[in-house]
Amino acid sequence: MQPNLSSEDALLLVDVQSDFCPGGALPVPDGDAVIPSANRWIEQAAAAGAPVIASVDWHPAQHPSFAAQGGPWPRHCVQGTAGAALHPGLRLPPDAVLVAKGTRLDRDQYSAFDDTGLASFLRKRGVRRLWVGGLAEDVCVRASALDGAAEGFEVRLLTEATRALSPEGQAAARAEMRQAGVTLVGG
Ligand code: VGL
Ligand code: ZN
Repeated sequence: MQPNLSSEDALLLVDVQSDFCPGGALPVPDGDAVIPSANRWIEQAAAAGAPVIASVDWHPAQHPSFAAQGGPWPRHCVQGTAGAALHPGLRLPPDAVLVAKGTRLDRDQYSAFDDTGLASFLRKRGVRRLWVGGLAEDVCVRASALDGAAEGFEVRLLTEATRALSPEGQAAARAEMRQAGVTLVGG
């Protein structure tokens, strides 16, 4: 069941990029399974005049999150590469707002709110409630949902529109998000 959204709602789709889907550089198991649900939420949001925000992990070719630079992850989502592109099945409206993150050369930015101006953008648009999906549930979705809640938004995690790197990570992330006041919703 999808509730009626209004202009006080916004949809945030985190890092629905080819590198996080099967066949990509840092694949989330079943990552592309988020697409049908994400597209349904996009239609709902667009119909309600609710902003649709898509974040992209957008790393410079050398980045501290990459193993070659001493970080925890394989090279992924390098700016301008095919793997960094949004998944081709995602149907964003023409007025979708793209947020690039992971661009800093000194540290990673898991959250779409980290140093991007997203919170003040949403406040200026009059948004109170934020519906969050995307990849990966236990990394950047988690960080974005927690930051959204800390910024005072009423955050809803779209469980059909997100997938995690690991089941353990998912369980831990869900516990943390619930603790922070995030509501989990299906559909
Ligand atoms: C992500 C690992 C590294 C994510 C980004 O989008 O969840 N995970 N960079
Ligand atoms: Zn990354």
